[in-house]
Amino acid sequence: MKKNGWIFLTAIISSVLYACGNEALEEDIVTDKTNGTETVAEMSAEEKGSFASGITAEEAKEDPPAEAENTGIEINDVIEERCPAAYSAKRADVRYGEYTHHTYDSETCGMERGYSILLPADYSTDKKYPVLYILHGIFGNEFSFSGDAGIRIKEIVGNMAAEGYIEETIVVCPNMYAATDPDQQPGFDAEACLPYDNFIHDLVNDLMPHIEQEYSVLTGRENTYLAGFSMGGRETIYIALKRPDLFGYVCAVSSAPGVVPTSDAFMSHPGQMTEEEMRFAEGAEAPEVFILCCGDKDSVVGTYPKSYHEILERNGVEHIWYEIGGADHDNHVVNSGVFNLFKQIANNKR
Ligand code: FER
Repeated sequence: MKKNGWIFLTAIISSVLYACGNEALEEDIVTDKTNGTETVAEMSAEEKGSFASGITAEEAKEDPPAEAENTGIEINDVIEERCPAAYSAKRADVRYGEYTHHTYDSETCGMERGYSILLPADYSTDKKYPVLYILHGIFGNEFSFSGDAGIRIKEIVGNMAAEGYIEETIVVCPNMYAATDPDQQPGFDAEACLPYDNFIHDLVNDLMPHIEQEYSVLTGRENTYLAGFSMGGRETIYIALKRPDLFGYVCAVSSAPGVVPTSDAFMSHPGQMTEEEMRFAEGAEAPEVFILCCGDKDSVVGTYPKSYHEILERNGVEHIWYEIGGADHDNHVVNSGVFNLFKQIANNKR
């Protein structure tokens, strides 16, 4: 197991032990040989970031060589397992937006909450822009994607818009931990995960109205996209199934367990719905594009994403499923999901 995998396991074990307050559990769980005493609270920001936005793939942090310029892609419905370097690279001839941080009043949570937003470089209130809401993984917050050099959302959106494949798009990175108690912390037990499941209310009732009021955005499902990684992928599936009226283009990357009841090595999940319920309500209009993907070497969520695909298939829910060969629970899968979501959007809106 890679270092990140060990750290992840340690975090889980520590939080389980902490939550249970039961030392007897210790002997039933394999502990990290290198640092068995590290707790979630002691984990560095970088370590937590591995769960929040993916294990940092060192090569993803590097800008591909300058000659990795666009040679043009064909816009069609074909999935590309990896985001082409020409789209994840910063190009000299493209102006990119910058992330800024702001707050909104959340009635759902009873507090002021933060979000990061990426506005196009030449953002103007004379235009209106579609919006992508993108949800981080466990232990994450609104800085998880914006603060990770291996995450190439800014470059992918900027490059694809510069090529004219997609409209310039606003990207919103919320804090998905919608706790009502400011002292509550994420962890690996059912109660600590409840605030993630509460995010749907914060998003729909507080954050989206705020974004629509504060920024020059196009509204409606055609112009509102949803994506998420891991814990954010799980909530993306849940929100997409519950509110297909709001999100027309959806991508759930490396989705964590817990949409349906299950127990994995880390915790027991009561489930947000039954397998039978994993479908759109009768008569609801399904998203134009609903993608599920995962690395085929994922050391954290394993084959849970594939099992979601299989349930959706059994339930007759139209979606795209693909695996990223050789990829772990890492930055590559996030970049791949974002690239393919926008490629599908480009193809659909052509
Ligand atoms: C779990 C396994 C993985 C789980 C969450 C995750 C809440 C999330 C991982 C991530 O967001 O990176 O059992 O339960």
